Amino acid sequence: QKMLAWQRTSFHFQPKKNWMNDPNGPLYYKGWYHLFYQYNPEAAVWGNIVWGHAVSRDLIHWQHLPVAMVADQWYDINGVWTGSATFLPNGDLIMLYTGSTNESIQVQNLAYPADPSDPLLRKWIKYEGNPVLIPPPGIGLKDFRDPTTAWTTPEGKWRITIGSKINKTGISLVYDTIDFKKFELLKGMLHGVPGTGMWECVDFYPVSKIAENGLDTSENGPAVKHVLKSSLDDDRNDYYALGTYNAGAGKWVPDNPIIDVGIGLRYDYGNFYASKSFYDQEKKRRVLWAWIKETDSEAADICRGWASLQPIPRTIQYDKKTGSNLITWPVAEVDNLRSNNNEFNKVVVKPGSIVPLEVGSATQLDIMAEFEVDQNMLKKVDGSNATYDCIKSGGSGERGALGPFGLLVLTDNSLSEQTPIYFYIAKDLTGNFNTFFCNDLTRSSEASDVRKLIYGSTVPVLQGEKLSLRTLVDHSIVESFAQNGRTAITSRVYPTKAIYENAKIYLFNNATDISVTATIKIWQMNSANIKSN
Ligand code: DQQ
Repeated sequence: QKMLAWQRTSFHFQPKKNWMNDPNGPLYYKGWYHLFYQYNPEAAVWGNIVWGHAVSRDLIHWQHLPVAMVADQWYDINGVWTGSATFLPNGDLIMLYTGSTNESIQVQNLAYPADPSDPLLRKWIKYEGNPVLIPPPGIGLKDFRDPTTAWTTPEGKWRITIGSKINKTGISLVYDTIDFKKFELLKGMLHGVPGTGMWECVDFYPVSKIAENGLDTSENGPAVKHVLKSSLDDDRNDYYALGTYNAGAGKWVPDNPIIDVGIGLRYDYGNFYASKSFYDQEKKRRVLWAWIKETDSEAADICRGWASLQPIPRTIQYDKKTGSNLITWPVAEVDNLRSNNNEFNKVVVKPGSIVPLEVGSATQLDIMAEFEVDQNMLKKVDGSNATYDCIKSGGSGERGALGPFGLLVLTDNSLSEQTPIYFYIAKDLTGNFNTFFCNDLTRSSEASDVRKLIYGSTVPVLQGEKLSLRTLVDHSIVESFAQNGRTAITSRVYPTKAIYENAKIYLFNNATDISVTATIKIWQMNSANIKSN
């Protein structure tokens, strides 16, 4: 019981109790950030889905509000499923969402605020002509869900996309509308990728190739690239690709078909699904939410009385330096929770050693670390491990010439429970380096009902760059970012011993041939203020 209580987070968004999944219709309105989410008001398991609702001034401190939309119509009686918000030019707001009908058919519905003068948007009206879209011919009745935010077309209409599949090809259908009541299906589709299966929670938005700021969903032009994201129902991960949008045809093509949607890049290589972004018109940035599920047993969820988290919302930017990936990074407001800065300068970590970092309790932390590796040593070491792969490797215990090295978080004094987050440098026979960023959960918990995977992927490291990582630790969630957000890994961790004052943090180096020099800043994180309704 004590362990279960410890698992509740202190600065991540989660409902007071019961089940949460996808973020829905995130937006900023009259001074408030709104988060709606898939919610079961009855239990800590999926079912009876309605829209939970909370508001915040800063994306960190939250006020829970009553449920925003319930399942009370024939067209959503089996669930008020995922949807997105769109602002009209006059500032009006509309919501499109999927309803699971009395026959469990997936249809799209329109809703709008009952009182637009209420900044808290507490009451929602469902349009009397719902549903506004039913599955078109050739599309499965249960393969048609999660409408996006709308954007404008060159002819001044609105356009949305909705995920689906045809056989095993994941696709996204495109519809134009003037009033969100009548829709016209475009020929073909926005995009499709064979073998990727059902596309859930498609997201589609522009990113600037030149500026730092985010872009409204309708922005387009030569300085813009378009991101297409799909949540793969079969594989339960969120994949994106950068590409070019042809507004005339209503089609998108990837920059590089080898890393197309569903077969290439992910927002996060850990536990991160059904994400949704929105344009924050107040701070001129694009912000990303997602469903971070539990990875222990359903029995544990029921025992805790709650299940699932949201990440610290992340800003999304195009990576101008590499030109081939996005950068995601916790919103700046989370920095306001930092206190008690501890700095460790140029700590040398020799091959096969660990170094404790004394920071007091290590359960709520923000950690920034840089690792320097002797360039001469890098040159001297023979190439051998070019085929390294975080997931297929032996994890943090498998020693190579140039890795792994990094942090052990949520680790007890005896190291019997430890959560390593690390780099691994691989070198091929021609002398090329490939850097990996991994998170090994195999020893994260002595509990037997926990899934203990190894997560990770490559991370681009450009000439002259130090290796850097940031990790946020909040009880049962660990969010890690390498190279300022080029690669992210979120994991859920359920220690049984490394809890309360027994949770510690260490540096480790399991490389055989190199020492690393680490410079680290660690802040204790205050708890967020999350008020019940
Ligand atoms: N969750 C919703 C669906 C969506 C799925 C139902 C993704 O609309 O496709 O709770 O997690």
